[in-house]
Amino acid sequence: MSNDLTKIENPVLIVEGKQADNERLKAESDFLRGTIVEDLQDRMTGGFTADNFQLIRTHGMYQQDDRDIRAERQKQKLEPLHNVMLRARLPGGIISTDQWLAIDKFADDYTSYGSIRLTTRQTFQFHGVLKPNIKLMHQTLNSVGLDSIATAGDVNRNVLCTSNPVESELHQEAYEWATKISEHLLPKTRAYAEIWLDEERVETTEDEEVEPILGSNYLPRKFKTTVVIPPNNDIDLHANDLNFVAISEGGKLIGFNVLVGGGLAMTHGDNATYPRCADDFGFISKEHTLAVAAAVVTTQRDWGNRVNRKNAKTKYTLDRVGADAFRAEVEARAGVEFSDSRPYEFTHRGDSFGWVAGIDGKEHLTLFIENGRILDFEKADFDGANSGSKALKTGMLEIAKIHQGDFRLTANQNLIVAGVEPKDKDAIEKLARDHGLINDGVSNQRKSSMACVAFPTCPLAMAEAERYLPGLVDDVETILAKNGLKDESIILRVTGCPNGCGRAMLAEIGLVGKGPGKYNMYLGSDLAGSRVPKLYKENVDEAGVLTEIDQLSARWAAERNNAEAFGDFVIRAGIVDEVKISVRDFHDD
Ligand code: SRM
Ligand code: SF4
Repeated sequence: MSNDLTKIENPVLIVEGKQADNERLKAESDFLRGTIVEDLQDRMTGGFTADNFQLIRTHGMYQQDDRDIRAERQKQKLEPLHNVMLRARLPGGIISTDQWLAIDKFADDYTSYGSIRLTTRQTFQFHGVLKPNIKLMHQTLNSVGLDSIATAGDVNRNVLCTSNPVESELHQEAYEWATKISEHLLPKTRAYAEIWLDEERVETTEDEEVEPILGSNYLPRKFKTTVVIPPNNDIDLHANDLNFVAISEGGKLIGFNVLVGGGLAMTHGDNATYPRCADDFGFISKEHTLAVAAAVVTTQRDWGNRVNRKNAKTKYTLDRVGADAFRAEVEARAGVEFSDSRPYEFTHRGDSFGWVAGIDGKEHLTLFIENGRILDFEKADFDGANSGSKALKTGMLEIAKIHQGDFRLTANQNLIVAGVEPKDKDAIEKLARDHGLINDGVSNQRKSSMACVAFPTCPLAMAEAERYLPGLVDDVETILAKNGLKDESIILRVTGCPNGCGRAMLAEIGLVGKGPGKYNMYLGSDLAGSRVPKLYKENVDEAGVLTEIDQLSARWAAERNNAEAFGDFVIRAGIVDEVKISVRDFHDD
């Protein structure tokens, strides 16, 4: 084997101790049913009671309230205005125009924000759905072949796939694998169908195993999977537990290099938590894909830490038992031996905007959607790409009405109008331009920037992200122009807390919320997304962020080697140390 994986003497395979409370609630949940049905009928509160509050996550929903009005309601002695955020399951991000028409209407009629929010994991979210409308929401999704099973909770989440339009046969096959993996790893309980779609409960016999892969207590923590086609690491594989890197010969998919143990979240002040890149386990031929996927999941199911949820993800299991032991266990469980990894290279990330011709004679249009927020922006005073009134949602609706192909959501919160008949190209382009979905003035810097949702809906946000980014990018554009870098860009990402949903831990400049208006500043990922950045300054306010970016970009302009990227420059210039092995290098002590 060419892989140099970590070996640990006498590894601790099972962490002993008092199990986290989530383990109890999963065990007592009757395979994710809990008492959600009873809670739904309780109209005294808009929320869900303790265990159901967690369990609805495995059905793709989070209970939230609008944090902008929380204090005011408290003053008036009112319960927070509880509602749910829904996250759909959309393997590979593909959604048909009929499905789009249905979700567009639901967003108008039943969500308090009226938006469709594209996420960093190739799907969409509704925000602000009130309890009486939740069942209708699932039935509406079901009527067009959509669901939200396992998009949250301790299960395998939405499976990502490189979202390039159909440029080669490989994309179609890769997408089919993403769908197959998603189905294979999905919870088998029929709780979703019973609770939301009113289907009858079919009793299982005692020796029938309800969850052969996930187990009766499901996974120790969330689990994320991708299928990616080099050279574009557009799904940021190192944020994920399990990755299948497509390897082809003569344009045909022959198998995958398998990378395990990526993840980005951490907790401020807890050095036992850190972002980590995935380890390369080696190559498998494609017929072994599902067996290997199940073996990685079941190994993590059995060896993952069920005592401390902060150390429960696959990345920590690998560092505890050693990647070598984990891989050997996967081989034994799958009955497959990894062979040497096949050569491949990632040269870039992100999306390429505008039109591209497919091999099938069709055209594909990638639209830049700032922060993934599809909404008719009514006010003329927005910062960023949506300044001036932009009817993005109406534009998408009008395109959906005439488009004969489908839409593909990208892992960078953007959207591809895919499979456009050449005869429809002009009409679609006109609709996109008329509604602000194509804006030639959007800079490279804005296209390289991303933020998580944060305020007002995210209960965990410590600082603004989505509402901060557009104005921040306005200022960064001015700074770059002043420093002679007008057409250059830096991968800039903001997350409202260290959970890292905007993937700041794979950014050249990553801003991580610390408190209102305060960010920890990390520097030094690379263009391919294969390096975690390192802490540069703590608790920087918004003015300080601009001063730092001004000084750093001025040095970059003056001192860089040829076309050296910003993230490479800050390491070569000694501004931050390189993080080679996270568990050793990410924290200083
Ligand atoms: Fe996330 C929790 C939003 C991608 C790591 N994430 C949340 C919640 C649900 C807050 C909560 O638990 O109550 C956020 C809801 C905000 C809202 O109002 O919508 C939230 N995460 C998002 C989205 C919508 C961000 C976005 O702007 O697009 C992304 C939805 C993805 C999807 O469609 O499934 C999103 N979250 C990510 C990513 C990026 C990725 O996967 O590529 C990460 C980092 C990668 C990783 O997992 O390491 C991420 N989210 C987390 C974590 C930390 C998990 C951990 O390992 O500790 C949490 C908190 C938790 O699970 O306890 C979290
Ligand atoms: Fe919320 Fe934090 Fe995720 Fe941002 S990074 S969406 S603030 S959990």
